[in-house]
Amino acid sequence: MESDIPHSVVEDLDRSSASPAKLDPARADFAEAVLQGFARQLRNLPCRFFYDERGSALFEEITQLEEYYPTRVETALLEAYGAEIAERIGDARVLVEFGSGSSRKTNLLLSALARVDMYVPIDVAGESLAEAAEWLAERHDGLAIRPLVADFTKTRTLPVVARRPRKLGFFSGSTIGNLTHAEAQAFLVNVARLLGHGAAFLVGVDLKKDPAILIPAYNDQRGVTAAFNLNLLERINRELDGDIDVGRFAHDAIYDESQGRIEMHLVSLAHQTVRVLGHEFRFAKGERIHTENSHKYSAAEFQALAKSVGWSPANVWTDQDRLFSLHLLKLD
Ligand code: SAH
Ligand code: AVI
Repeated sequence: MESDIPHSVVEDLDRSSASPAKLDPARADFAEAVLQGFARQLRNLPCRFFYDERGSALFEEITQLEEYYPTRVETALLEAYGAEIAERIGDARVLVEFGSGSSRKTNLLLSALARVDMYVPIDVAGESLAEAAEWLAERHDGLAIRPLVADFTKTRTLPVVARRPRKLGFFSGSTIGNLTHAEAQAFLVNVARLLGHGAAFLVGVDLKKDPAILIPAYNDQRGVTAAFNLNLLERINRELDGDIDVGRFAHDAIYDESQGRIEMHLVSLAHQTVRVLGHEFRFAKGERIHTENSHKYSAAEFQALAKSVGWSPANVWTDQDRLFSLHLLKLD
């Protein structure tokens, strides 16, 4: 739905009490998303803003939770099938990773791919990107690392030194599930342009399954996922001069069977008014902010999606319990 803000947010920002004319581009991007997202009838915030320093640390905590199987299972798939995956990929030299996070899975992949000599991790989370690059450099002698702090949906060019043939893309964690089907198609088209002819693309995709397994993965007993979701509001307070009483919002995760996706929301626990950069927003009790989609696919559904935009499915690896899948796609 389009924003119903009457005039340009940038104009509004310039007039607001917090001197946002001084906002750096990253904060201005966040400000625009929040002011537009809060002005919609069905409020939303893009999930890429989860990953400030605190959010990235909370995500790493999520990956250790018993209920959150995706990291554990995808890692096990890379450990079990690393050699076979490498053989199927063939002669890759440049590895480009989208939403690389801690690069722990990349370490496993690189160990199986002897000839990769350049790694380009792309992530919006600058701090964790730098930390991960350092961690990986210590483990892979002679690997050139060229991190890009960027939105992977908007990355149109790679560093000049990475513009060589035989590129491999890697998109782990089922982060592709955080995009709608249309966004995922547009993303796959962009990746094809970035990687070029002869490219391979390894994509981790969470599989459709019983909601009794899915729901606890997004609503864990210890409340780490709740803290991850609520951190978006804390980030607004920290970076956008917000006065949100975070205790008056609650985390919610639901499975929408018809769309095959988990949705995360923040629910207002009271009638309340919050301020962000001098703007007031009224919330009714029970009103929701939609913060994340996490789409689940059958192996066949994901292959059909990839094929619809020109990628050829080459292989898929899954665990015995059919929890998670690793897809290898190729471009002619
Ligand atoms: N691939 C890692 C991390 C997954 S968490 C794993 O499997 O464990 C998702 C990662 O993608 C985070 O590091 C987050 O900062 C990054 N991210 C999310 N949306 C992004 C976007 N639009 N552009 C770039 N990075 C993004
Ligand atoms: C990064 N992404 C694939 C995670 C997911 O499962 O959708 C983010 C996450 N959200 C809640 N828990 C983890």
